[in-house]
Amino acid sequence: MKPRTLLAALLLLTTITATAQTPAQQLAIRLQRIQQKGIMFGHQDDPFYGLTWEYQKGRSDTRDLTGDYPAVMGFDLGGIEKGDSKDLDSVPFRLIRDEALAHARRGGIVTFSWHPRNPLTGGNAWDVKDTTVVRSILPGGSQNAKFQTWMKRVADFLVTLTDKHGNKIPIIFRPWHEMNGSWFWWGQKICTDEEYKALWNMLQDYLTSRGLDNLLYCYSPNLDGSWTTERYLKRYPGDARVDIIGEDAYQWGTEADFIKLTNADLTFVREFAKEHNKLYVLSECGYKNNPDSTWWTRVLMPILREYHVLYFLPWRNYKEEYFGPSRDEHSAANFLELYKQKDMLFLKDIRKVK
Ligand code: BMA
Repeated sequence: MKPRTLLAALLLLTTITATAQTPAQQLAIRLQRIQQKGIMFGHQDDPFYGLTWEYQKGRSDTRDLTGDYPAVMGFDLGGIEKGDSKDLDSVPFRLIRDEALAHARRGGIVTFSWHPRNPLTGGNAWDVKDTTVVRSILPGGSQNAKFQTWMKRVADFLVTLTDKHGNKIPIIFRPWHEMNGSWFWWGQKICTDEEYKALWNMLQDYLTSRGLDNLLYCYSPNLDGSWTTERYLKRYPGDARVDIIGEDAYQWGTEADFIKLTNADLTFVREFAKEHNKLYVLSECGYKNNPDSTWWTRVLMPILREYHVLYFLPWRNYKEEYFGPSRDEHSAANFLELYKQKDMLFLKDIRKVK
């Protein structure tokens, strides 16, 4: 082949492969590249409110402190199922949409969780009194029709997340998290393993049927401390249904406990992820109202580096309950130290990585 013909053929091939890829596949490739560079910082509800402010366009506790936005922003869909105009933490869905799109536009990564209400009792996601709830929404159950509507509302929202060319923005979607605990209605003691997997599949199959090929699915149990493969696999929906392994790990108790449990889990997750060819993340983390002004670099950073998670995402900065950085609290200087490390990635470090 003449060099020019070869070039043309190569170009054609690249175009075909590029167009054949779904937005989810493109994101997966991008994440692999970012992982070579370091560890991304993410934050829940970052652009909506912080320790001392709320709803000021463009503002972010992360940016106020570091001059840069988080690489990953997390948002929640809780409430969308009922047609609410605001999520469970009072953020208008209209704003969630705007900010998710703005973050994607500036080259950031977007992740969504969902804390839906309890479809059987009408209570919130933490209403765990009735252990028939998951069964009731599966096919044949008394609440199945209602839950079909709930899933439809989730999909109706997600399909509106398109860029100016009408392309769906890629999203890391993290439903039914912390299923190994029993505080959510899809939790360990509230439904059987089979019911849990049927729930996962029902939602995933529905979203797929709505053309949502822009979702990477993250399966994220809570800090456990004693995983075995056998136990982990009990609720794991399967390699074909999971793209990213998550781990929700907060320091609720002592530092020693947090380090011990997190090391145990991430040792397991690193191995599991390797065997199953998945990326893995600290999908939620933090130390509530951070009593320790050196926590970021002294306790968390060594763990992040040891396991090289793809990202870590402290939960929201709400007045009464904050988990992320802020210039208005005492660990600000320490977080800045973390920010300055070359391997800690914020928006500017990843926006050009395609
Ligand atoms: C929890 C708390 C709640 C919040 C929920 C969903 O960890 O922060 O206040 O409603 O997450 O964001």
